[in-house]
Amino acid sequence: MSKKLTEAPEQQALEFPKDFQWGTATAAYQIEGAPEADGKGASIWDEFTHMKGNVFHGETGDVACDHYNRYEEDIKLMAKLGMKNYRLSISWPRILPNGTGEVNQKGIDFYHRVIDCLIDNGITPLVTLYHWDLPLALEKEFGGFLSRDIIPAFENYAKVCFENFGNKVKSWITFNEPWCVTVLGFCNGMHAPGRMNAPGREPYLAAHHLLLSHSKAVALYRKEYQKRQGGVIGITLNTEWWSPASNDPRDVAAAERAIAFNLGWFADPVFLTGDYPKEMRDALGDRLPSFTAQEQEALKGSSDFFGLNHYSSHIVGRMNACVALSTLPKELGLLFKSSPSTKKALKMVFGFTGSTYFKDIGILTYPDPRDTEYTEMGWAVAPWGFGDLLLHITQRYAPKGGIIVTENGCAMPDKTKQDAVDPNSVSSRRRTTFMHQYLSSMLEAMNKGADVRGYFCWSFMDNFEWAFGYDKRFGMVYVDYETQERTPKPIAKWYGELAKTGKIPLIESVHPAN
Ligand code: PNW
Repeated sequence: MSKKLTEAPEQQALEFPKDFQWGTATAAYQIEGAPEADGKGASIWDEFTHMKGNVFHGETGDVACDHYNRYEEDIKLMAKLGMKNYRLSISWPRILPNGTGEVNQKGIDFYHRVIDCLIDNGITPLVTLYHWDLPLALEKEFGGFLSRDIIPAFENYAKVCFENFGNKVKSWITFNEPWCVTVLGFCNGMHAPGRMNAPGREPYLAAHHLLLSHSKAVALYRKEYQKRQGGVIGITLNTEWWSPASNDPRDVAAAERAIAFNLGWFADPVFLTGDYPKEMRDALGDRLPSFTAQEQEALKGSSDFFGLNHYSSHIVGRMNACVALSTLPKELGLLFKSSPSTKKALKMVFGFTGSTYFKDIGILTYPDPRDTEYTEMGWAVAPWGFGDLLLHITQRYAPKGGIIVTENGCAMPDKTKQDAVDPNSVSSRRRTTFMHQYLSSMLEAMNKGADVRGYFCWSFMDNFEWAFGYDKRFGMVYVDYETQERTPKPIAKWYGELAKTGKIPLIESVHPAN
């Protein structure tokens, strides 16, 4: 890094570097549908969504955006909108219906068609191997991420992917959001496999095996494929940002604990020390598994770039007597008002007397006086936190391939197609304002030295938003789920302009004053 992070640069760049990667992102289960087509095996999400009480309105990804059949139309639209990069994920059970064992050629063929279509349309693919749809067979056989058996299974799946697609795919992500996989899957049960059995133990165990799976797959890629195929491989971590409520050392420590338990949990092993943060070891003792010296060596530096998913920020402080409330981010209450999974989450948190991941952090989150807006997810619009986080990652981890923002975006109230596509609707305006503010914060941080090399907006099109079903719309393209018609929202034009010029367009460019 040439610049010092804290010093103001002599001249503020108003545009992004020429080679900056702009793109959009999706994930297999959220868009593909066709859960049984051409020999696909079931995933834990196929089972989870079909169990009562797990998803808002009982919705499932059975049809989703029908992308399995409409990928060509979608990719052509992407190209037309000026998108040059696209982050997609591969469904593990499409390729290995039982998780291991026989390869399903028809599944391989499908991803070849998608990847070829992208390349033919001038779009570079960035491929995530694991975006949450674990083959159900592995969950049943050995408990998925709770067992060390996941490590060779994931390594084998990764090998099949490198072998088949590595001549075309030059950027790989092993895992999307280990935090969501482990905390939502094994602490509050909001995501598949929906476990709340030992919320103060299982999340740490699942995370441990996930990290080891990641490091094995990366070692394999580096040893057998990287030179010959000429690509890069990394991991994507999600984290919000936490700013202390005051200068009181107890509040500062609370913010540090929040960052350690959310970001450091995965980032320290992969990008810094090969081991978990001290804050976690101090709080958890034996409940936090240990790496051998050899495992630490393999983990350290096991990502060629820092994939970051970021949506929101908080003000935090030390825990007071009212312990229970602090175990849930305040937004969650708003957020889940009527969804079955909220009730589940609340019950787990308030009714459980043992240890849980959330209790382990021991912090209180406060409303931020600067927050004037919340998205449809109930997440605070807090662009200041994005910049601070990008600077923190650059300073603490100095990832050699820089940071690639692999997700950022917002769900806005597109109640009707009219709301979504009308440039003057509240929803449209708020979405453009969100993007304008977050990208301005990113550019400002880059001017202070944050090493950001790419940005992928979540999401290319509206899709199945996990426990929220189709209720939340993050897309740049509106999807009418009755007809499967796609219609670009005003943000698509705004973002296409940014991708073309490298300059943040004025909000008015797509929202004329009246
Ligand atoms: C990410 N949280 O999920 C996922 O990678 C996407 O598949 C998803 O659609 C997108 O963000 C929007 O939600 C998250 O509770 C889920 O902090 C939950 C959280 C963060 C990210």
